[in-house]
Amino acid sequence: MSNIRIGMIGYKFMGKAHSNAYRALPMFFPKVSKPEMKAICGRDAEGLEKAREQFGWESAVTDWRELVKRDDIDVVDINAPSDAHKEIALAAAAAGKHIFCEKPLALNLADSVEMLKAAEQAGIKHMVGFNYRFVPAVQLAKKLISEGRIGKINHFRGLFLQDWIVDPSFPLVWRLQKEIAGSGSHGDLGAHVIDMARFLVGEFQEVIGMSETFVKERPIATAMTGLSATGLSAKGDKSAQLGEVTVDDATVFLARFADGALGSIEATRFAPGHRCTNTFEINGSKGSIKFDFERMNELQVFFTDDAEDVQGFRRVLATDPSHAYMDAWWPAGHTIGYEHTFTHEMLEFMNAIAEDRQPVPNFVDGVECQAVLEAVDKSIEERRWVAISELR
Ligand code: SOE
Repeated sequence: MSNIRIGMIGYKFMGKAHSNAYRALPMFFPKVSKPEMKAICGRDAEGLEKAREQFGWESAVTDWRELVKRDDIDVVDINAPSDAHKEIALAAAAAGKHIFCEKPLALNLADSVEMLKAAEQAGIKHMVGFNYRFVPAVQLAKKLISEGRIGKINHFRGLFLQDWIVDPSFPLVWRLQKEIAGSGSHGDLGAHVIDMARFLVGEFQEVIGMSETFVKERPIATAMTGLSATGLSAKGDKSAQLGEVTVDDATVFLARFADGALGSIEATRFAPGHRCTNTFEINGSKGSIKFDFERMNELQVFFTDDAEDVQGFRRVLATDPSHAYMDAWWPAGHTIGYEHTFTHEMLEFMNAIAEDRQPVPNFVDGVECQAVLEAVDKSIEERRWVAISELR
């Protein structure tokens, strides 16, 4: 099996997660086509060189246009801020490169559709970074649902709660600016929940939502701000000038799924104490499933056909060799973490390229998610239920 040569754009939070995944893959999944970490790209030459060395990339380039055209690269991995996704993806597709793109796929539905069309016309493989699908316990949930173990699904309840911007002196980073991020908690966190719901329950039919920006102005980030490498913590510079926050701090919506299930979804960055609470509960006619990312190795299950005297939620530890991906890692009971979701994601991407099939989730999933995000926005603007079909 031949190696797959990667060029990656972006070197901060996701850049580190992806680099780690490429490095771990051949060690834990030796049968996979080996990703060759050819070139890393970013605008700040000094920071980039540090990342190149630290993450183990062969070369570094500061112009993504140069990277995309290089003959020694098969894949363009885009983890730059969201406003850069479309232009890079179109250029990568035109150059015949396979594309991995972080979520949300684009700033809006129209752009995501353009990206999908370009990828299809170019005949390349395309994947979008909904990494939580690749948690073994989530894969187990999918398996149980597919086998009919919880029956017909009636409810999906999904939450993605964080608290990193509760402090009003937290600076106006790119994630709080609509022209760069597309939206706030909705596209950053809600997108993951929407994808999870599509993965486990099915397509959305209609939605109605509400959103709020609790802190409307924040200090403009300066050299004194002391942003962390991930951009999710900062010291705050109280003397800095204020700028407008142009995205939602929280978005909450109700949904009806095509096959009749009811959904409620909440995404917020204003839930003190919730560092990264990504949870869902699914209730079916024969049982229920609960997942909480902060306890990502576990799945809570309840089956109505358990003997009556022992009925109750039970905790399944999804770390046995029979659980997805786990035979490649450690003995049963030895848990895995956040970074493994990216390794599994890249495993799917490398395998799909080698097997000449589209990986899942791909740009089609990115577009469908974007359609739901946008339908929620429209429902908020027009204060009414919006069918997803209205946007397509
Ligand atoms: C920040 O809110 C963030 O890192 C998101 O951008 C990720 O997609 C999510 O997985 C965790 O939180």
